[in-house]
Amino acid sequence: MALPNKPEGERKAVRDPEVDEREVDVLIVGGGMAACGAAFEVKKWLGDDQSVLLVDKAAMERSGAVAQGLSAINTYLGENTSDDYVRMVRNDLMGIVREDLIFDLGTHVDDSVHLFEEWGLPVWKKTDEGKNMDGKKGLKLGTLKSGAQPVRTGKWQIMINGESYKRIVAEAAKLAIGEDNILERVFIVELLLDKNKENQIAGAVGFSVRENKVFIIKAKTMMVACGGAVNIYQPRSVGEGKGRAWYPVWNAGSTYTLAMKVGAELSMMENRFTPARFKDGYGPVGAWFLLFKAKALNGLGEVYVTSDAAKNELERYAPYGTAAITPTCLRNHLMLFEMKEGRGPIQMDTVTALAELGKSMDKKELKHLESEAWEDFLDMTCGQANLWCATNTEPEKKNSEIMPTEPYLLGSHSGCCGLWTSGPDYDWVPDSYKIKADNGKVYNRMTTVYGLFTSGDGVGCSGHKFSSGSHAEGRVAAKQMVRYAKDHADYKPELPMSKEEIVDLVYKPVRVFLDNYEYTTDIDINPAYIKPSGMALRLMKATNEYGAGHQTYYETTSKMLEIVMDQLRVMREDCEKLAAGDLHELMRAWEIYHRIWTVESHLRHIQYRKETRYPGFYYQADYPKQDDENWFCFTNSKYDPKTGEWDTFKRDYVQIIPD
Ligand code: SFD
Ligand code: AMP
Repeated sequence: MALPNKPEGERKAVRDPEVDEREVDVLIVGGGMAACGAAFEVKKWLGDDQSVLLVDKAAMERSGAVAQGLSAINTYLGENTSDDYVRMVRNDLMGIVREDLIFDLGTHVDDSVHLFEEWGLPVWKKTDEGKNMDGKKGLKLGTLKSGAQPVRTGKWQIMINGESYKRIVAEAAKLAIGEDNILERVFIVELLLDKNKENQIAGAVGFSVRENKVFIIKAKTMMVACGGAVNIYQPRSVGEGKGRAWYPVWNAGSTYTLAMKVGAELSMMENRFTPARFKDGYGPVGAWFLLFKAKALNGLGEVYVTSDAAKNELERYAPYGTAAITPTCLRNHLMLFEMKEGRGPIQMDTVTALAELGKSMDKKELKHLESEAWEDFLDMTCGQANLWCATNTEPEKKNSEIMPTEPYLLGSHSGCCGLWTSGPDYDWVPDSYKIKADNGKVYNRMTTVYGLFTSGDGVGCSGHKFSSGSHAEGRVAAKQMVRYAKDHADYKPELPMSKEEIVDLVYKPVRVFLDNYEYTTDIDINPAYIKPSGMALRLMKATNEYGAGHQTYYETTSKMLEIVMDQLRVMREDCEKLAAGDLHELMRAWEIYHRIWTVESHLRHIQYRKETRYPGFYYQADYPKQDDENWFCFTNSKYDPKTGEWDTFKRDYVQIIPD
């Protein structure tokens, strides 16, 4: 259960925290969409003698990417086939994806959407006359499961009234798993391998951000689903707007760092998502492009995407560029191309779009359309609606600028970085996509570390899962974890560190602070330590300048990568001197540590892949082309926790679904 907020302000950290030791069969780290899916599913399969625990750094009701709600569910197959879903994802991600994982997800995702509706999420419905009905009117038309038609924006997306989406999903998860099996406001810092069994997960350690307490949790099997990585690059927002980003600022790459540090193999970490968003407010563009049919204009007022120049650019990236739906990175590439050619800025033509839609509407319907335009943001990015108010922007009268944002790392939205996981154990899945555990069995979504699973943003090579797919994938992983725990009933995890060593590790930033803070008058400035906020600025400056951030139009070179990798190495060293005076700052210290490791793996992968696979997301200026001959393969890497060495290597891509 979440502990109450802190009436007296941030709770000071003490040198010697309490220690709470637990042991469970199944541990779920994270409380977002994937973890809620796992929590909902897990008890159905768990034996009476088996236990489970879910640990979230925040309060599940509003934690993770869906905290503010969403106005669309971007993956609902409905009348579409899983084969087509694979084709769509493959094209959007420039060819290199795990088709087994995507197909498998496609067969499960709708069931999660049906559950959301059953739990009370209002899904917009289409009437027989083709009218859109949202809220209560939509509910009256019946459920998707009973055959009612959703309001499709694109082929895969459906509209929802989703301000309370996360609350609804979390409530179901909590009811299913039971409040007693949940720890909220507990941040996981490190995972631990077993003392006796090679490459076997054994536990997780963390601390409460509400009380001075360290948690040591042993588990037979575990899922790490802590979302993607945000604020690893300097955001475009500055000053009073700082802290605003598109993806959730509180997801700090923990998924990737926690898993990579115990030796789990990563895949396609070079992939990133640099989304086009409404400038400064970060409002998503999907509903505007797909539902309202708005067009993007260049600074000259031209619809640039259909110009000859754009066509030429897209042809350079055939067959993806010339496909019916232009991949997300190439849509960005076209925007950047216009801006670099001196035809910026780019505007979303909201005025024409609403006027066109309004032509066939009466006054009341027109008013409703305008409120839908606002609700799109109020439901998921309310800061954008605030910005419209603050800048006197009425979308029916004034267009808004859109802009590629800073880069994010994620595996569930329009990106595909993450962990290399096992596919399902079907005969059509190639052996190279199956990871065998110590007993020779294949467990769907298990990483290369025995007993360690992931889902949602954590699973690499299979983007476009979004909120619904992440939930469904969490459910798949939960079932497999229980199977794993049952198959390993005799396994008794033993940690390689003593209780004291673990406390020393987790509370190190607190002790660095307490040992040194009296030396200076300003507690933020001290020759003996660095505060996490200072380290965050240092990280963002380095990645933005050298690691293909927005500062250089997302371009980097081999030499720039060398420089930033060296800076990151020094930053990792300096993390030894991170200092935290209160529990919130302790979390910030560990978050920045996770961010550094994550972005380092991202840049290591970019450095290894000597081509530009995702123009519009990033460019390697000295390898500007797509090089299918040498690089039509997965790029994987593995950190060896024993030696501290990295290995980066290729893995073969296997096409399963024909073109
Ligand atoms: O408009 C630790 N997403 C969209 N999905 C859709 O279906 N439709 C949309 O409309 C989407 N859009 C969108 C989306 C996200 C955001 C932020 C916006 C707009 C503004 C994407 C989905 O939200 C996303 O795909 C899923 O949420 C991913 O699920 P998951 O489970 O992989 O991540 P999470 O939900 O963020 O949860 C992470 C959890 O981990 C916790 N956590 N816990 C313990 N220890 C640590 N060290 C931890 N670190 C993190 C978090 O608290 C959280 O519970 S649109 O742009 O297209
Ligand atoms: P976004 O709001 O950009 O996150 O997009 C939401 C959904 O709409 C995702 O499934 C995107 O792939 C899709 N989408 C966004 N913009 C476009 C576009 N211009 N053309 C096709 N699909 C889009």
